[in-house]
Amino acid sequence: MSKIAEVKAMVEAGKAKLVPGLVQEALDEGNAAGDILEGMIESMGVVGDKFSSGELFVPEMLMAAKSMSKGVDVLRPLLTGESARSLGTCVIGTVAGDLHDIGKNLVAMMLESVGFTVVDLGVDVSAEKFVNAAKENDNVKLVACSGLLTTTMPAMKETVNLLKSSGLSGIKVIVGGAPVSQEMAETIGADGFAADAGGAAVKAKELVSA
Ligand code: B1M
Repeated sequence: MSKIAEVKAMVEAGKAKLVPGLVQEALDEGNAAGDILEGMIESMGVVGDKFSSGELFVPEMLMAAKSMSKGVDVLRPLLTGESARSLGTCVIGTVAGDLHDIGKNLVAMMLESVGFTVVDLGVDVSAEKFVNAAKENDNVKLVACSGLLTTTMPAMKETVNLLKSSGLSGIKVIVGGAPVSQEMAETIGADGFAADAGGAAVKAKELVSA
């Protein structure tokens, strides 16, 4: 079994203590950080499918998420690097009612790597909290909303509505997460959408440079 396959298997099995060591071993063998990350993202897909089919339950999903987060911690310095440019501040969070944060954390990491100062509000963030953070922090150019549940899509819409009606001139809003599409982003009035963390960094730069 290749080292990346071992990492994937241990993420799926929720072995949070073993994953960081295996990720390091995979790096030491010469695997690229991006490939290891891709492998762990695939594992979360497998975990989601097993949850859907009743093979796994919430505690197992939680352990898989913890394992992936520990693996990402090892990759973080390699994925982010140093950016000399400052693109301003980005306020990021997962919308109200939603506790999923792995994708949001990856997006935050990529935004930092391209030169944003990131203010991470965490999960289950109300529309009002997004707006207050956009007002209270210096030089906010972007608000980034993540959402993984179809049931919290109305909260994403409410967040974008409130941001747009709060007189925050010059602040762009980007949305994303598995149930979000370009079409939905346009419908709810967001300025941008991205399907993954790398795409979010590219789109975010484009939005604040426009
Ligand atoms: Co939950 N969960 N979960 N879960 N969970 C999903 C999302 C689900 C698809 C599983 C399934 O049924 N197959 C399903 C949602 C169904 C739906 O609404 N369509 C689901 C469900 C139902 C639930 C609960 C309701 C289960 C329950 O209690 N009965 C519950 C809800 C809790 C809540 O939020 N209120 C729940 C709970 C949990 C855990 C807490 C156990 C755990 C999360 C722990 C954590 O995040 N710290 C969990 C997990 C781990 C998952 C799965 C298995 C994995 C999610 C993940 O981290 N993926 C997930 C199944 C799946 O995704 N296939 C599932 C890896 C991550 C890198 O991908 O977050 O998609 P993702 O991020 C991507 C892109 O979406 C994008 O970039 C990232 C990749 O580069 N992206 C953005 C994300 N945000 C972006 C923002 C952007 C741009 C791009 O711009 C701002």
